Amino acid sequence: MNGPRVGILMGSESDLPAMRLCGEVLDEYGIGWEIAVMSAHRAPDAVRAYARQAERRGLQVLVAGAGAAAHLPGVLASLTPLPVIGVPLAGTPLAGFDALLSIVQMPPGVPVATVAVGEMGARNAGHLAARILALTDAGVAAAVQARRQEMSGRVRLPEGFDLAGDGPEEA
Ligand code: RP5
Repeated sequence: MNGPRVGILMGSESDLPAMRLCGEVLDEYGIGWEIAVMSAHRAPDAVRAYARQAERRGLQVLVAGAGAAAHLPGVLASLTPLPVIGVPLAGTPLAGFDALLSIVQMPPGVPVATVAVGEMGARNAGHLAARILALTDAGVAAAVQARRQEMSGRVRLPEGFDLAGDGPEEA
């Protein structure tokens, strides 16, 4: 199947500036994705229809960003067996703390993998989705490994410092 494998959802168009970063990360891994805007509160019928069709449509991971009383990720997780990653977004006077608690405090049996608030979380949602897909996709696994190696090379060492020179553990 060549369609999108990750569905990126959000409660409002106002969430797009943060959530598009998730798509940018997925692009780096060569993973296809689609975007949908639908609020669990304002458009519950659309959320229900999307969640119930997601697996059949070939989606493998859902990423849902929402702010305020952020119920979108949890509602999706209640309606689909697919893994759901929740991104708490800031946008109220509580600066995302409201969304963080709303998304992370799911009851046992209906998990939402909750990432950091805002843009950092949106990016990590893309990385986490890639790691999930890497379990069954060698191409994505290679891309994840390449990314990890690239990150581990981002160090600045003192002149003459030997990274391999730490030797055996002292007794
Ligand atoms: C939430 O309410 C959305 O996810 C958004 O973060 C927040 C505010 O939505 P708008 O009033 O900007 O549409 O449902």
